[in-house]
Amino acid sequence: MLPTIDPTTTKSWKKLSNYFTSIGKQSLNQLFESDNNRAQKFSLQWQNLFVDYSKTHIDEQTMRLLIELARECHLAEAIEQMFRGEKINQTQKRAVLHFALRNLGDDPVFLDGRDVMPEIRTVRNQMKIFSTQVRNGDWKGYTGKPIRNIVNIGIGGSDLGPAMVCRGLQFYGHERLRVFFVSNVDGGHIYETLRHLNAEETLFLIVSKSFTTQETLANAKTARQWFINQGGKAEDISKHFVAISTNTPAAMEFGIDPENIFHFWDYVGGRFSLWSAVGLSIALQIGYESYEELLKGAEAMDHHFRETPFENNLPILLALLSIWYTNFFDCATEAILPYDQYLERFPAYLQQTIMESNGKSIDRSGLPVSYKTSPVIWGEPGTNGQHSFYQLIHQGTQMIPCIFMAAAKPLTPLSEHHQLLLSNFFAQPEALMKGKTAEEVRAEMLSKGFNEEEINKLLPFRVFRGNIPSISLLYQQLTPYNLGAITALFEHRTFVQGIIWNIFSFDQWGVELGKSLANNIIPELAHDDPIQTHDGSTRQLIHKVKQMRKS
Ligand code: G6Q
Repeated sequence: MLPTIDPTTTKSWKKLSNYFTSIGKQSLNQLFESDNNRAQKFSLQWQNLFVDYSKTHIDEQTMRLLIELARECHLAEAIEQMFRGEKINQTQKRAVLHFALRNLGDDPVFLDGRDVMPEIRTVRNQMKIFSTQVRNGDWKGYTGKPIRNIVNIGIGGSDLGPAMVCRGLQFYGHERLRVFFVSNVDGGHIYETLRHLNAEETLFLIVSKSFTTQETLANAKTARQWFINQGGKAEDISKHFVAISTNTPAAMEFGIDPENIFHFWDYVGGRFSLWSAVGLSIALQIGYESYEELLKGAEAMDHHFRETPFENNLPILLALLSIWYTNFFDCATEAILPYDQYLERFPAYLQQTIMESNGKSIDRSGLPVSYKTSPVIWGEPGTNGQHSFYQLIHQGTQMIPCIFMAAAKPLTPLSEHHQLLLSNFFAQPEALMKGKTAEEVRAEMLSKGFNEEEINKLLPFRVFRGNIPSISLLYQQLTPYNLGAITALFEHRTFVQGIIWNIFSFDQWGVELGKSLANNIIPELAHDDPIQTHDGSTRQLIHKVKQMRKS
């Protein structure tokens, strides 16, 4: 059982609150002025990753107290409970073993006294054989042609992780294969995806842990019908449809050949499942060996997380900094800003990992929490974001801690582009921290020939208060290994925050609610009779749709 401790009752929380009133008032510029060694002190190199967190409002004492907080909340014990296979997802009575999926060594991982590694290795092998056959063209469609198009049908955890990685690693993709992701129940998604594809060269991956999710089943049925309409026969379905699920009977009932079902298990949460057969699209796109590199990077991060003292432990440090800003500076959001177009889907992926895990307000003893939990996570790649929402980060009314990410070496040969990209990656965090004073603005305007009257009028708008914190995460290059490590880093960061906030990070009752709500309305849309259910507004909207459809 995870310990239940209200973090605000700990000694360290109180000390942090007191300390906040002194350090919280110091600007980042002042912190740098008072310590020449600050950048070196508050940065960390681990393998190919370098994290600089010196542009945050901390000093040695803050870090000591935050680490004390983690200790008082029994973080070390909680980490061991997860890695020992205890059922830390208590509200669903499940263990949390996504780390076992990337355990490539010989060590066993026990669940109720049983080693789960043999079943994991069996499915890995099945993925290896299948992805190799598809990639080398031995797996043929019903007219004897090799597969060209792979369509992953799944939503939430069965979409965001593999979609983020496939987009991220497209540089390493097979030249014949194109991977598409269909998630939304809105027919526009599957319609627009399929209309340029031909059935004889298309492989569908139906990904659903439960195999009961409305959106996925609707899209899967539409895909099957499209396949038949295009000339495929029922007996050809096994060449074009595979399933990834924990629910083998439901996948079989849908018509998937049992040979084409890739199994995974309840001990893998949906949003942590890209390391299981849910990542089949990744193995197909980049090849099984490279897919294992992704797992290796994550496995290395697992070891780092489990074995490194808190003071040098990347997921723990990043989690504590996020708590510092959320709970002491009262920041409501965090921006994730990859200066890497390949990581276009990384912010969306992290939104789910973080907000679905830690967007909770009931603590582990079932009582409402009295403090903030997960901030809102959002973001877009730089430099695009600079031309849109950065305005608010620079001059809006809220303090928004940012995480900047970039590769030291580009994947493409377009090195000039990379120089431009990196110059922005350096310039933005610096500008956010330093700001621009009225004196600086005045001098700049004078040098540009503005007169006194114009300067006095325009000056306030051109001042930047600065003092906006950021963390910079550099990786050597966007390789499968490095992406695996970065992704696992954020998974563990999320876990640490959940432990300190005393909430259950691995359930998702809000998502479950969404799954049942719409079902009640489906029958009401099928007829024209007036309905009496729902509130007045919902009733009105349903009637309006029926009317609008008629005209
Ligand atoms: C993830 C969530 C949720 C889930 C989807 C799809 O942690 O539980 O996003 O992944 O609702 O569920 P299925 O995989 O069961 O279709």
